[in-house]
Amino acid sequence: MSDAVGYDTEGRIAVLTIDNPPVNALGIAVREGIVAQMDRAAADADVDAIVLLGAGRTFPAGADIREFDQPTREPHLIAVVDHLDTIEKPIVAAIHGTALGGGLELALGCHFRVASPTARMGTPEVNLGIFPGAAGTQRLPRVAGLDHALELIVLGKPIDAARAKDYGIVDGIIEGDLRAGAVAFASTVVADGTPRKISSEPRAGIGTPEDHAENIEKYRDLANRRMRGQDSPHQALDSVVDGLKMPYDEAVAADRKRFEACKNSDQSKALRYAFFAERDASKIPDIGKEVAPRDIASAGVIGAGTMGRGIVVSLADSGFPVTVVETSQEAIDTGLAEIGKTYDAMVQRGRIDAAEKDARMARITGAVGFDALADADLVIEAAFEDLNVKKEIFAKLDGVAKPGAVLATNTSYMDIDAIAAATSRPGDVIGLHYFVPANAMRLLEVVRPAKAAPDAIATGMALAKKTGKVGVLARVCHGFIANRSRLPLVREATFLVEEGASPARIDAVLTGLGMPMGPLAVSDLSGLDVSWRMRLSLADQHDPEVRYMHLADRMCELGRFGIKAGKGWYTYEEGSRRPTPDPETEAIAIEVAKEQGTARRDISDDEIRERCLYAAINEGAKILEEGIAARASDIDVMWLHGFGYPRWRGGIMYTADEIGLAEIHDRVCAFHAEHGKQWAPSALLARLAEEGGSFTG
Ligand code: 3H9
Repeated sequence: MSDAVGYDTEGRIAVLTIDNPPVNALGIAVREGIVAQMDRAAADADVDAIVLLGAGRTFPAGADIREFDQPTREPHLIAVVDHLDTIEKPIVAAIHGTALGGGLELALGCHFRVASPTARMGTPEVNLGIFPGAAGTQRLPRVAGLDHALELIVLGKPIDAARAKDYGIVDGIIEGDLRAGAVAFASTVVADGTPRKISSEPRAGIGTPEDHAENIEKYRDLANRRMRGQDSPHQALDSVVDGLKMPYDEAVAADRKRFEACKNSDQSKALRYAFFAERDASKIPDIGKEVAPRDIASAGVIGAGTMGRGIVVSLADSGFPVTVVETSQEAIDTGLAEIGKTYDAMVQRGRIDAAEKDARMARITGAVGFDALADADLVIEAAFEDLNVKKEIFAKLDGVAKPGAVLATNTSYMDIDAIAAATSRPGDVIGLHYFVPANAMRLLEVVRPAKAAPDAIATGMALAKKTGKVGVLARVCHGFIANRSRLPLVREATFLVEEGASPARIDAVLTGLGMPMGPLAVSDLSGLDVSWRMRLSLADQHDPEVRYMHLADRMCELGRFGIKAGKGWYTYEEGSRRPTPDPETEAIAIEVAKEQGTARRDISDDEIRERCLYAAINEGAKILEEGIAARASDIDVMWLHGFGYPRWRGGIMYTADEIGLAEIHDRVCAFHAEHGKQWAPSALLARLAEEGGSFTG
């Protein structure tokens, strides 16, 4: 018998312990083990009831996702869950950690559920392009009611134990020792003769789609709005609706077919890729787990501008005391007032209460001058993007910061090796590139200068995790991974405007791929002057053989900085963020095209898509071949969390593999011949195209 599920007894209660580290995923050995041990307990005359729990950190966190790429092996999880209905002795699931997906479905198959106060549970399958495929779509509505079931199943967000109790998903919360509490609960069930609660009942169903029309409509709408372009929330909803049209057994049989189709879909494969890509991103190839991050008890932030404030909020939200320094008391007062407004908005939206706002504000101290940073374990500089300013700041910081403090710069593109060289301790200097707004955006690009100590880098990655962000490592180059790989997309978008495509058309092609906003609307939002200033500061390094973004410069020269100026690639009504196409932009594009000798022509949607996307992919390949990114999937994780690239497309490098690298390489070569040096094909792309290889495989 498999040892993935242990068996022992406490008095007349059998305790079955699932032991399959790290997350007790329900692989084949566990499924076989559960059936075998349940049958053993059912047959054991000395056992009156059964407790099912997970060893280690959690109740099962779901089916084993790695098995999805292999042929299904019986018993299927549905069969395991259904089997529990036939066990005549009460079964109590004892939940701690995270009971997710198949884990929660297994618990639903048990006749009672108890949980630790810190347990979380849910059905996040839609995030993997599937839906709860072990009868969760049938049992959860029977246990929690249709509204709550749809909330969990369609939106995929886990809930805590207290909410699960409110929803009727758990019968009791156990403070203290869970195993002992669950055994006591099972003994009481036996003593009281409480009938088993079978969650597949009533077998005939719980009403018709018409009875639940309002809820169905509500979640259909939420799925469309929150997970645009993604099929799985709709499959999940359809599966629940099947259960309103058919009796349990028929609905479950229909689910089996639907599940296989979902699992084999391109979207599910891409979403599963994204799941593992995120986990891989946290692993640093040459810095093993034995390198401990440095302790961070308190932090400092230099600069209370937009970026600095976002970083302060992110740190305070995660419990760190933060000192923010500025050059004047006035700047501090303004900064703290703005931070207060950010928290007020959170209170208004019901995300935190007033007491929590006060607690977070109390963690933040404002000060003038660097002396206040002397005790900080981590200092993040978020000053103006000027290399000399940053070098000066770091030289000054070097004289103040305590030994062993990690000194980080939030620059989004600068040479951090040069910044580190301005200190006497380059081993302590790293890059922490946040995205705007820093408190909300999940991506944190951790940049590793040549001399950074391994534990300083480990500290940056640990900080990402502690502050709820996805940390991805990059080496130093202009723009690192994220901005460097995105710049060519923006560049091509502006060239396309010069060549005759309208901003609205270009943006529509890219939103058509599933991106939330087009690149030109994003430029208007973040301000065209940001990259203009960067181009101006680097003018002396410009290679004259590389096509220059004259049109983007002209827009700025004309004061078209984007939303803040009321006009950029689009125009904006006072106080509105809604882009309206502007004929003036076309007139400017025609003028610049004439000056540059650029032919204006009809441009197809295919060309827009290929120019924008393939430019980014080609740059991504260069980033990979230069070792700036450790893996192609790291580039993808940045696009998912930094730029809203649709998760169900995996990322730009995954998309490239799906299209085929030979095809991409051919087009890149054609664009190179037509548009010049900026399209020089990556050597890695050329090699992989030749070999029939892939970036992510
Ligand atoms: C499902 O259940 C389908 C059913 O409805 C129907 C079936 C018929 N499988 O994230 P971490 C690995 S679909 C395999 O770093 P944390 C993970 O790759 C599933 N492996 O830890 C990593 O491995 P490594 C529905 C899994 O503490 C290690 O465990 N369930 C699985 O930050 C640690 O993971 C979900 O979607 C898995 N299911 O977070 C839940 N889960 O060390 C998915 C994890 O080699 N999992 N691994 O890199 C999670 O959300 C998080 O992992 C969890 C822990 C919150 C559990």
